[in-house]
Amino acid sequence: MGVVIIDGSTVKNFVTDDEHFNKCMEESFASLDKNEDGVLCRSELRKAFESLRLIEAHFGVDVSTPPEQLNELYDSIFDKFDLDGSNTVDPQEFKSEMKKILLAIAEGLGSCPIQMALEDDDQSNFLKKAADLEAAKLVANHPSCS
Ligand SMILES: [Ca+2]
Repeated sequence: MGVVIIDGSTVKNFVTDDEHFNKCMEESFASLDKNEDGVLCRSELRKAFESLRLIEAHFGVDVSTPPEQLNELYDSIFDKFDLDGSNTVDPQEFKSEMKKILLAIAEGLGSCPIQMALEDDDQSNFLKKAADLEAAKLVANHPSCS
């Protein structure tokens, strides 16, 4: 378990770095696609959201949210992702919707940093990657701080 500190610009820098972002999204997608059929079903996408607490917070999910309401919420999120109504989410849909959600989260965070606890081995957690990217850039810009 590690703790990262992120704010709006951390998330924004991550999303707007196209090459890096696309690569991270592809990796996340691959690790979420448990049955390796190349698309995400409802339960696969839901797992992604359950592991990303910041996104849960963005959609107003917390421990007190009743299960029925959670189901509805995850259904509505899935429908947002599933642009062509195929009942699956393909890599392109995943990428473009994640981008929108993350940019909205970045707006919401603004310049107020928040702390997030993350599982170290959670490879699908791109918020950790966002924080890693920023850390790497800070070190690159300020070699003496490393
Ligand atoms: Ca799948």
